[in-house]
Amino acid sequence: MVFFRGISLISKLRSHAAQQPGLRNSVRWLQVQTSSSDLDLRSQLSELIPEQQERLKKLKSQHGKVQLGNITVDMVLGGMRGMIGLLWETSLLDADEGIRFRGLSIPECQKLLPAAKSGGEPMPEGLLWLLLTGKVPTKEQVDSLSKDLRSRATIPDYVYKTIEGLPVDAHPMTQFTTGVMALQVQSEFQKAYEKGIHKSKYWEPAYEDSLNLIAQVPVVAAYVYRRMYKKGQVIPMHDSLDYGGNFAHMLGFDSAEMQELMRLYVTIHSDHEGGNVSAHTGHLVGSALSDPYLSFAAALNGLAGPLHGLANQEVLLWIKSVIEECGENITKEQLKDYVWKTLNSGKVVPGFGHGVLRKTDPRYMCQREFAMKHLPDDPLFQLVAKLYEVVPPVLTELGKVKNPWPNVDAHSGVLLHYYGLTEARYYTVLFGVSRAIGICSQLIWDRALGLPLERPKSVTMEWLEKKASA
Ligand code: CMX
Repeated sequence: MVFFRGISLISKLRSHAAQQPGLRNSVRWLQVQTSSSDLDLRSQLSELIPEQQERLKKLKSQHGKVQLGNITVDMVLGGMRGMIGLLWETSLLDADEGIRFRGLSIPECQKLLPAAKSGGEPMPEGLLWLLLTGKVPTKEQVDSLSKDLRSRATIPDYVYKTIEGLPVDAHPMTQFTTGVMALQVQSEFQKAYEKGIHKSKYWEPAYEDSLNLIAQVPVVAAYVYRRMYKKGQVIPMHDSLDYGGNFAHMLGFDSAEMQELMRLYVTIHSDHEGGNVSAHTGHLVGSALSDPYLSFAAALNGLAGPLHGLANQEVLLWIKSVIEECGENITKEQLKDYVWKTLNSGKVVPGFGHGVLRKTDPRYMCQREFAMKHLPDDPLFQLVAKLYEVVPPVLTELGKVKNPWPNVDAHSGVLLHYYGLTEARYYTVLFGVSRAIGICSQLIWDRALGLPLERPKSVTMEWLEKKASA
C-alpha cells in the first residue's frame, strides 16, 4: 500500500505542478535523484520485488477469504464479463474513465513521462519504466533504458530466414508472430529452467527475455513491413534514436511528426489491464512457466482476431469501402445508411464498442487531439470525426450494444495513413509491438510474485441447468 500511496502522492504533486506554469521547473525535485544504480532498471526492480512479495503474502494471509462478488450463469455464458479473476499490477481499467497505467491516466502520462523533445509525446521506454517500477522515471533513466534496449536489439539471422520461409503475402501478423517464435530459440528463461534454476530466481531470466523481446520486436516488425511493401529494402536501427523514433525510422518514416505519433501510439497501445484477449493469453500461457517469447507469441495470436487487435485494420478497410461507395464528401445521412447496411449484413461496425469501457476510449481521444493538432483538414480524419457523431446513436438504436462509443482502433489507422503508412493489413503488427511492453512487464511481475498456474473451473450446460433449478 505504501508503495502505491507514494506513487499516487508523487503523481498528484507532479500533475498539479505540471499544470502551473510557475511550478513546472520545480517538478524536477519530485523526480528521484539519480545515481548510477538508479539508471539500471533491473537494480530498481530487485529492490522493489521483496517488498511486493511481502505485500502479496500479507494480502493472502489477512484477506484471502474476503468475497469479491457472485458468479452468475450470465457471467459463465457471457465470456466472463465482470468476473474478477486475475491479478494484473501494471494497469487498471475503469469503465467510464478508461485506462490508468500504475495510477496515471493517459493525459497524466502525456504530462509526466519524459518526452524526446520538449512538450512532445511520452516515450514508450518511460512507460515501460513506469509499468515495471510504479515510478515516473527521469529523462536520464529513460535515456539509459533506450540505450540498453538498443544494445539488445540484434536479431539472429535464422529469424529472418524463418520469416522468409513464408509467402511474402502471408498476413503480416502471421509473419510477425513467426518471427517472435523464432526469437524464442534464444530464451534465457528456458535455458535457466533446463539447468534447474530455483523458483525464487525465475524473474531474473524472465526479465532478460522480456527486455530482449521488447528491444527486438520493432526490428522484426519493421523487417516484415519492408519485406512485404518495400521490396525487402531493410533500414537498420539508428544508433542514437529512442524506441518509438527508431521504430518509425526502421519502417521508413523519418519525419519528426511520424516519430512523435509512433511514441504516442506505442505508449497508449501497450497495456489495457489483464482481461483482454491478448493480455490474458500472455498471462495464462506464462502461468505454465512458458517463457516470455512463447507467452507473447500466444498473446499475438489473440491480438490477430478481428474483435480485438485486428479491428484497426478492419476500421481503415471499412472507411475505404465507405469512400468507394459514397465518395469522400459523404453526408451524415448517407453515412448513417451505410452503418445500417453494415449492421444489416450481419457485421459489426469496427472500432466501436468495448468489453469493459462504457464511454469514449481515452486512447481514441488522445489520437483525436493529435489529429486536430497536426492534420485537422485531412479528409479521412474528417470522416472519422463524422463517424463519431453518426455511429453511436445508430448502435444505441440497435438496442443491444452496451457501449456505442469509439475505441482505440477507430482512430489509429487514419493517423498512420496520413503519414504514408497506408497498408491497413499491417496495422495490427504495430499494436503487437506496443503490447510487448505491457504483457512482458506483467510477466516479469508474475514470476517475481510466484503467481500460480492458471486453472479456472469449467462446467457443462447440464451442470448449470441442475444448479439453476436446485
Ligand atoms: N457493431 C455491431 N454490433 C456490436 C458492436 C459493434 N461495434 N459492438 C457490440 N455489438 C453487438 C455484439 O456483437 C453483441 O451482439 P450479439 O448479442 O448478437 O452477439 C451485442 O452488441 C452485445 O455486445 P456487447 O456486450 O456490447 O459487447 P461485447 O463485450 O460482447 O463485445 C466488442 C465487445 C469490442 C467485441 C464489440 O463491441 C465489437 O465487436 N466491436 C467491434 C470490433 C472492435 O472494434 N473491436 C476492438 C475492441 C478494442 C480492442 O480490443 O482492440
